Amino acid sequence: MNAIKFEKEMDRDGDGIISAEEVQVADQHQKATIQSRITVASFIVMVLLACVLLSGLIPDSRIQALSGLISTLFVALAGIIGAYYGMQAWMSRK
Ligand SMILES: [Ca+2]
Repeated sequence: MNAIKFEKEMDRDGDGIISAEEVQVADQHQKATIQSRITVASFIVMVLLACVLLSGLIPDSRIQALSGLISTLFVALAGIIGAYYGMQAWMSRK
């Protein structure tokens, strides 16, 4: 059922034939969707992590013990977001 729906979405001009171009367009669309979802998920994780750290639910000693891990995670997530927007800007100039 899901595969049939996906094939209908791939057939952009509705002629019943999925051409190589239509497959390519569908792949690019799927790739862009996944990249934007990863970027949004990274931002949500950053905000939620900051909220949890500020909420006082986790004892200070544990936050201090994990401070290296937390700061590395923040830099990595910010890197994902920065790379996404950098790639968007680069791709639009190409
Ligand atoms: Ca077609």
